[in-house]
Amino acid sequence: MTIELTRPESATRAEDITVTKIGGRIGARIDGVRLGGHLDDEVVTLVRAAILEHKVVFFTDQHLDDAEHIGFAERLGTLTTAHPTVNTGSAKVLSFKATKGMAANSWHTDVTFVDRVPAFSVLRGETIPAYGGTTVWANTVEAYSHLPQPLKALVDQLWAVHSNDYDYAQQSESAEEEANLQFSRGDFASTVYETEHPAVHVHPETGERSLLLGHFVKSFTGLNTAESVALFTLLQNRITRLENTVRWTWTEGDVAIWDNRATQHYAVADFDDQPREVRRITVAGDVPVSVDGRSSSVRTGDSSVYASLDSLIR
Ligand SMILES: O=C(O)CCC(=O)C(=O)O
Ligand SMILES: [Fe+2]
Repeated sequence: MTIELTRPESATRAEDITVTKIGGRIGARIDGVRLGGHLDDEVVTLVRAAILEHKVVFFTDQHLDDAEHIGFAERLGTLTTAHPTVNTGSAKVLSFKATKGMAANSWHTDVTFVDRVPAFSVLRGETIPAYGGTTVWANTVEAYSHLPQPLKALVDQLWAVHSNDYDYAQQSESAEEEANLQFSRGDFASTVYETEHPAVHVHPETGERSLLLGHFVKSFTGLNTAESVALFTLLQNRITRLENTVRWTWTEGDVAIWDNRATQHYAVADFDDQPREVRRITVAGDVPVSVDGRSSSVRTGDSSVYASLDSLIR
């Protein structure tokens, strides 16, 4: 009897999967697999290794429902609740539904205002506009490794306070843009969280150094506001330079999975009033650790319900 006959017809074998780089510094496309909770350990291991290597990976033609989406995400680790503050109607799934053309159009790493920064985000394209509405990811490990030595020395020592009550006005183009946001500022910051993270953390799985910044940064410890803004701009410009990014044009049914400890992302709000919905499931992560071995610390807010301590057991 051949091995094929002992497997269910839909089974995927690791040797049938191809991983194809789509950018020099970030991004790969994975073909030959149908995602779900049923996959062999060998296949899950391959997908996880590809995420860690390429930072964001893309799968087409998946058309997952919430249960299948959750089933696969659980193979990568313990899930968080959908979000620490906003509720889009599901315990584990966060829906980003465009209201009047808005999207998460500022550079961020997901949920960095809590201590246990998510490890992976698994996002599926549910309703995709005919044009626009792409998403861009940037590699924060490459951004760090390309810094000149004096800047590495500076950021290795730098700490930042991240908060969900950050300065939204600084990010938005107009008052109208702010008024059209899916989550009101009041809802998003209904419970305020503040956590001090190292600007450079050591990735718990790869050992790589990665910049941990993005739009939840409120200030750098020990610097005044003007200095914080200047330094933040300098570092964000390094992270988001185009060579360091990959852009995905969605088709309905696609899935993107990113290593949230090694990336930032930006949803491009250029799809006018067309409907757009993407749905995210988040895999819990560890408390970041600095290059000199110190862990992030909570300043405000208890996020233990969002990502329980058990979630640290992989
Ligand atoms: O709308 C998107 O493409 C991405 C939204 C986002 O920031 C996220 O899923 O974390
Ligand atoms: Fe995000």
